[in-house]
Amino acid sequence: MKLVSKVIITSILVFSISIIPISVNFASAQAVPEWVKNTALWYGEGIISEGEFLNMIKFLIENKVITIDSIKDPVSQPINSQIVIPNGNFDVTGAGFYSPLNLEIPVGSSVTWVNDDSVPHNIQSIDINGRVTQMFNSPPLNTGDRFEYTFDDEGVFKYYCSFHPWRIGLVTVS
Ligand SMILES: [Cu+2]
Repeated sequence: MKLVSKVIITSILVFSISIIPISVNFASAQAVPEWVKNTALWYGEGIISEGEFLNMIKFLIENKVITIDSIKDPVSQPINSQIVIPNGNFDVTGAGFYSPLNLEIPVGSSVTWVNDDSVPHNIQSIDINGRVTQMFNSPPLNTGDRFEYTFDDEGVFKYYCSFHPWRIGLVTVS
């Protein structure tokens, strides 16, 4: 009996490591026929082949003792994300772009800007014409300061630093 449960556990494990999510229908556990138990036992003892053992697994799936869940598209969960204002961001001739320059996040995610530069910056939401909007507006952020905003709507949102208006970044929410 011990060996039977060992083999059944093994077969469950074999299926668990495949990418198909499975669940074992324990309500049907009494419906496991005697020959299935024997097949598992004999496979464990090396009496029957792997092919025969797999036929038995096939039987368990076809008779819904083991059920295979359909694969669903994963729903994007909100995340906590970060945009770094890198060292040298103030320099108009430098490459100190916001990192990432276009942050892509699911709806409901929060974004934290972190000032890693040596001078203060701020974060101001702007419209397509580059005018400041009231959506999100940080105070001046000194080195090491953070500013957080949560994006509850889909869209592509632009921002800039009013001290260094050549620095423009995007947050894409979908
Ligand atoms: Cu700035």
